[in-house]
Amino acid sequence: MDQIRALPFAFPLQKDHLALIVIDMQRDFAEPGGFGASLGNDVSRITRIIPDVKRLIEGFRRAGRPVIHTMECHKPDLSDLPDAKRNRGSPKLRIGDEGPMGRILITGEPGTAILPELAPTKGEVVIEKPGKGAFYATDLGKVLKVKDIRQLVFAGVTTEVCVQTTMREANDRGYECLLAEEATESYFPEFKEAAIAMIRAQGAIVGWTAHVGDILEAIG
Ligand code: C5J
Repeated sequence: MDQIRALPFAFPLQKDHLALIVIDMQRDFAEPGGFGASLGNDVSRITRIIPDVKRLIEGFRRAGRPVIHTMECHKPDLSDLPDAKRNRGSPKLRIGDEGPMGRILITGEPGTAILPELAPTKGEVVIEKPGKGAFYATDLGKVLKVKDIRQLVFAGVTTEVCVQTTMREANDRGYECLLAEEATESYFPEFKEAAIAMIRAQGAIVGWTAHVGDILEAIG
């Protein structure tokens, strides 16, 4: 049986049923003037993982396996943005407000776009999601079913918010989930570390974690 070196034990690879999900690698989380920065975060932590996310994406493309991108974003009329989300915290700019890169986390605005280094290629699925989890109010479940995907490798940001939420949603739906450690990041290093520990605790209760190099070696 093919395997990926992983923790808490080897990931039982079914390459023909494997896809990569890249969560929310958007300018709004990675660049000054975006949503992440407006919450007071150091966004340079996010840009540092771009090379590892890129080599993971390129490895999946080379292996002929699907790469699915997600974007956290809302409709321009904010009809999919509950007040409870818009009013949370005290950011300098709230979701929907006009910022230096356009309206924060609104579909089609420059700041909402995926970072150019990681841009989807023609034919790759991009899931626009109004929630933290990528299954909520999206077609992700249908897309995975059509492609006969049963195993998901996760990259993107932030580890403990949208990545972990989506991994938990996927785990409950029966997918085997693997987090690529160097290809995910948090604004809070201790939260990344804790999320990784939580995911693989208790015999992979939410999934596995592995190094990017080991994932790439296994998928060929
Ligand atoms: C957050 C995300 N942190 N993509 N979004 O608000 O994790």
